[in-house]
Amino acid sequence: MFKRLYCLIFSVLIAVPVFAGENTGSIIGEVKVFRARRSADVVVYLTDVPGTFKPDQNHPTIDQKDLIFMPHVLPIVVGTTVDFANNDNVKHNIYSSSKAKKFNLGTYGSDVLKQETFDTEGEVALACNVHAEMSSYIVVLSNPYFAKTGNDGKFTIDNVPPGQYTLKTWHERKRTYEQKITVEAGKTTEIKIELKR
Ligand SMILES: [Cu+2]
Repeated sequence: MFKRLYCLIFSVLIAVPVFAGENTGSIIGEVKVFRARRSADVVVYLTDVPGTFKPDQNHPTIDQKDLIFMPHVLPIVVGTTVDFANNDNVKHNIYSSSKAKKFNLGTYGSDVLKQETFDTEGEVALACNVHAEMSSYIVVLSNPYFAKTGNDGKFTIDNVPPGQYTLKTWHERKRTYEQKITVEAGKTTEIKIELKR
């Protein structure tokens, strides 16, 4: 009886460190955006992930340089505070009229860093009152299991707890694509997505 108990305790003790890295799975894939020069800036994310997730304590930054918001698309976890910088010699005025976050930071130059916290999930379209051509998007998500495609359309979502989820896409002009996806511990799930409309 004691021998069996020792055996059990021993195997639990060694099982945890040995398999710690194999408790999660990965999703890799490629998105093709039709009638677009690049397949970049597609946000691929999971929904139905149980639990509550803390926002990143390191504030991501949206910079303004050469009259362009950088990055053009910023996915974040709900509750995240974003820093808004200005690295131009001209003043900008960032605002949003989106349902997920209405705000206006006013007109300011490169000597000021402004902040805004995003507490509601959804798309926040950013614009500048001074330069009509400036546009950018913050995509506020419920959990940290997301990725943004590079120019080649490729993406990776790592450290996903095993389970069944709905995988969705966000793109500034295309409709949301969604599919069911199963993630298994220690395995990589591979998918290909085409955004046509
Ligand atoms: Cu501007």
